[in-house]
Amino acid sequence: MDNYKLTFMDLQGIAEPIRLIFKYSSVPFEDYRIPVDDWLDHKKSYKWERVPLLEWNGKSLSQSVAISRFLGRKFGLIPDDQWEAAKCDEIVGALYDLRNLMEPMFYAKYNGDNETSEKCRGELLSADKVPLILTNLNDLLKEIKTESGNGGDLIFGGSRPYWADFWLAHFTHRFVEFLEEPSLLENCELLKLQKQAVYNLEKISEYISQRASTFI
Ligand SMILES: N[C@@H](CCC(=O)N[C@@H](CS)C(=O)NCC(=O)O)C(=O)O
Repeated sequence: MDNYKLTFMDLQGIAEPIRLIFKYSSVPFEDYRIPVDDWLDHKKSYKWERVPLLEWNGKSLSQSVAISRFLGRKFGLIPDDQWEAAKCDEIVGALYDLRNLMEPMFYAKYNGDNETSEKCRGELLSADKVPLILTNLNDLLKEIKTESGNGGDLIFGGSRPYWADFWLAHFTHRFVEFLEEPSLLENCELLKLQKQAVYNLEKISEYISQRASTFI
């Protein structure tokens, strides 16, 4: 049997979509969490001095997107259709842009620097930053749904989620919550429906209902 260990800080962050992929697929893994305040004692022992890190049967893999795609392929969560698989990559790429944009605010808030955090928040809420990426993601979903012609609220409709569904549902929800600005999703109906469809999946709702809340 395959053996999986996922190392991250004791946060949801960019490891959470990976945890959702494991949970949805009912594949056991060791969810190894380093307390955030202890991180500097551990940093040097990681290849890129960063986490997440996946250990699989004694081998190791870094980079959250590479890990997600690897597990997605192993657990049957990548569309067979090459165009649809590329659309998953497009969505995750846009979410990663969003994450990078928000990173200075995460650090400022974590360090208790309220002035910088508020300044970052103001910039992030300007029309060409977070609102633009969310609107573009919502439009992208519209385009995918029109192309695929499937009904249903997951990215490709139907009842079958793909790896990008976990990224999209987690981050649209978490970033908006972090920014404390629910109105950001006011005109993003498809994003809201997609998130709800993922959160309604039995394995995911079970996990979320007992998950501890974390800073990010
Ligand atoms: N591109 C990497 C980024 C990894 C990354 O930035 N991880 C952060 C946590 S979200 C980290 O380890 N920060 C600790 C540090 O930079 O010391 C990925 O997607 O895995």
